[in-house]
Amino acid sequence: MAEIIVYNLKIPLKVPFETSFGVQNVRDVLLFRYSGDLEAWGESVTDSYPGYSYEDNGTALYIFRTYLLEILGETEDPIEFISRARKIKGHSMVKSAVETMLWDLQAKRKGKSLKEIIGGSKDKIDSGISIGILPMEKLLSMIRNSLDKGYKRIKLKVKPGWDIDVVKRVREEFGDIPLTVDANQAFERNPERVKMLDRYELLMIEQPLSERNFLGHSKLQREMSTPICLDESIHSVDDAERMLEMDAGRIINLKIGRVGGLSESLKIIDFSRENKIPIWCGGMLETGIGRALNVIVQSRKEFALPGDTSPSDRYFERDVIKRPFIMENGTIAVPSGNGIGVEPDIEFIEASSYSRYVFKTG
Ligand code: OSB
Ligand code: MG
Repeated sequence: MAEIIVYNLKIPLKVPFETSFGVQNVRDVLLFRYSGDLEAWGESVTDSYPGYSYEDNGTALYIFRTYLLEILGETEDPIEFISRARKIKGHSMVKSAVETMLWDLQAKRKGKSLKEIIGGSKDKIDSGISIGILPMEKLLSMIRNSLDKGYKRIKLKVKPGWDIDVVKRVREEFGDIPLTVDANQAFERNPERVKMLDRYELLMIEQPLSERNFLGHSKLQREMSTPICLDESIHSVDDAERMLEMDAGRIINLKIGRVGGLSESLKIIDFSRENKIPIWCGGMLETGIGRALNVIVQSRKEFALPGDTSPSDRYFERDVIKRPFIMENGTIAVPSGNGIGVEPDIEFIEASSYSRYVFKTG
């Protein structure tokens, strides 16, 4: 018998994060804590508003208490849990949060790091930064600052009207830097504008069209040489197969929450290696708990491109873990302690929570 404590807390973002689907000033964080013979944690990458996907913190909590808690009472094995949770449609992010907590728990029971369990080989990973839409002067100074700090790749958010001129200006100012853009599906009605970005030698263009529009991405990819990278479209290894078969994209952005957890992520990683599809790890402005999982997955050798994983202080004045993630020479060290290898600052989490729910398993 164990207690599951779910925390809801708001942490201000240092810089507003604006995408084609909205602007965010605060992260509304949802954390899952297993408290029993051992302590284990998982973070749901949902937020308070369903702008990136249909899931939000409210649906996550509802699905957890209504369906997942019962499964958790039957098994604490992450693979068994996620396979039983398949009968519940969708809701990948909350499933992933609970699965993460169980991976952390299981690894700690074995006295192993999660990195070891998933066959990670790298000790540090390359860090990139995803910069939101900002007034031009602020954007340019943030890019300059990021390059000075050593980030290995810059990603800019774009939307119709904030696209070609921005990329042109950034190329004029900074030349041949490793640069990508992310549209978060905003060009569904203006695909011709996406083609106009082809001449700027971007490393990739992320998710220009709507999440279900594999055919549209495939048509667009045929007319462009810049690789399309799919983010929102990829919910499972089947979607990765569809992407490859249709040539709807040539690079995968993996987000563990979006695909329903680490088990499905490992299938996608294997698939991308077998088919020579470049894969990198996206981000959802996670706190140190979700960030730990992102860093750990990137210790796998298949991750050859810098991801959207930046150090804690790029996002928050104070992270929810005792030793926040730091960047040195554009890299972040992979946690090697037991489980996810980070120590949540429970006092800070308790003090910052505006809601707290306690459930019992078993
Ligand atoms: O599309 O990659 C995205 C953040 C929230 C929702 C969607 C996305 C993002 C990011 C930020 O780009 C990545 C990060 O720094 O965590
Ligand atoms: Mg994206």
